[in-house]
Amino acid sequence: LEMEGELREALRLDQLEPYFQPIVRLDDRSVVGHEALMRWNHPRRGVLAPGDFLAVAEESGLIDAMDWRLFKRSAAWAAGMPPGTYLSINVSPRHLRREDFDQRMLELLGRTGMDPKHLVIEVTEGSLLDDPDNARMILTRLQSHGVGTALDDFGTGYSSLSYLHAFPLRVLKIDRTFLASLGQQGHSAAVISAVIALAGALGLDVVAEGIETEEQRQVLLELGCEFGQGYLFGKPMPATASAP
Ligand code: G
Ligand code: G
Ligand code: MN
Ligand code: NA
Repeated sequence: LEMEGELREALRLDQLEPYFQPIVRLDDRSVVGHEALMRWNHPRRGVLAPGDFLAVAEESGLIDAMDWRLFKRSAAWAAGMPPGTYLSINVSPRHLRREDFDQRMLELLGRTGMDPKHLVIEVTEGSLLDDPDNARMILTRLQSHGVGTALDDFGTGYSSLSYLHAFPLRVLKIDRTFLASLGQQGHSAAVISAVIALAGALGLDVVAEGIETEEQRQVLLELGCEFGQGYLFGKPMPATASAP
């Protein structure tokens, strides 16, 4: 309850800030996009990541307003993005249950001057399956304006393959837990190969998350993974330290 009050203050005092992490081509490391990640500049505890406050934000419903605040700041930053690059944002499952999410998002893009073709929305399997009909409707309408959808944390949820083609997805993001055991003995390489083959069959781009070592980059390239993200290429950084 105390944190809920503090989160209300955070909104009022504008303490939420997007950090941006580059998404790159694995072959030449060129930047193709950035993921916006929420940070809370807490007055006493310093810079907090979602793990410290997301649960309370979701339970209290404050995540709604917090997300919109972050979308606005992220879109303003991305308004001058070079062609061919994109901004990827994370959305609470709540938004995919609302009928007017697409309309609100397009209005926000219009106000900030960001081209919808430069936006990708990251959703999780769970949030798609919450209210699949509504999620399909709003994501399809957004797609008609050029907004893409990425399936985040792929492999950590139900991973029922049957629903993948039922949503207008553009990107599959392989969860970083799969990379942890890459390079060691294990089944990660086989699983990642299978995911890449599946994505290829469905016409989706693949982004591997959590790449920390050159060895991981090499293995992923050999497995046919085109894109990646992780500390090897860049940590999430404030806007002042990262060009779009
Ligand atoms: O930033 P961090 O590196 O700790 O992110 C952890 C998780 O928090 C992300 O995987 C994502 O699911 C979630 N997250 C990050 N930023 C946002 C945001 O702006 N809105 C929402 N709803 N979730 C976010
Ligand atoms: O849940 P989502 O995948 O959207 O959030 C990405 C999370 O992963 C963020 O919390 C971000 O700070 C973190 N992250 C990004 N790159 C790396 C990495 O190379 N290693 C680790 N351990 N975490 C990372
Ligand atoms: Mn994400
Ligand atoms: Na993820």
